[in-house]
Amino acid sequence: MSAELQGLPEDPRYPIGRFQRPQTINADERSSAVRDLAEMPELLRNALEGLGEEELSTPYRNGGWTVRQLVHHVADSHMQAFARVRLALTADAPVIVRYDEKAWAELHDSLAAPVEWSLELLESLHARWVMMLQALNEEQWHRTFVHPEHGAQTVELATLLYAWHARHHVAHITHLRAERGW
Ligand code: NI
Repeated sequence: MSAELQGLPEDPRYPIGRFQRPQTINADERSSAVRDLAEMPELLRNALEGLGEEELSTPYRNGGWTVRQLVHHVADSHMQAFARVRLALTADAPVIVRYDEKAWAELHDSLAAPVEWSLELLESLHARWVMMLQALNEEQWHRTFVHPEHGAQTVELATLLYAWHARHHVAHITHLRAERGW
């Protein structure tokens, strides 16, 4: 049976679809994204509930990262995002540094550290990130950092992107669990 007939997404890499870059962003969309960021650590913790070493060492798809690597990747990625937004808020269109997320996910701690460490990190990080975002004024939402490859990105666009990114990776784990019956 095709994945589509089973009601599964066609591309296992994108269980909630790819990020759709909006033309304009309104205050409701920003609030909704901030809410997603606020809720994400708990959703991630729930998605990991009861998984043992073997499950955490299972790739979420053929050739993909293990569940453990996914969790540490989210922490890596969101630490970068938090720093990029802080740079945008405090410097004049700063050029940010790219990082090789695949290479980071192969460093020893990404392969071996307990997921709990990144869960706790994300709980603290998202608490500060959300507190920072909730206090922004209109001018601050439109401040930018410059990605060497993708160009200028506003704080509001980055917020929507990482809200999507949070849901995207939680869905990898919940879909894997549904597929495996865990
Ligand atoms: Ni990612």
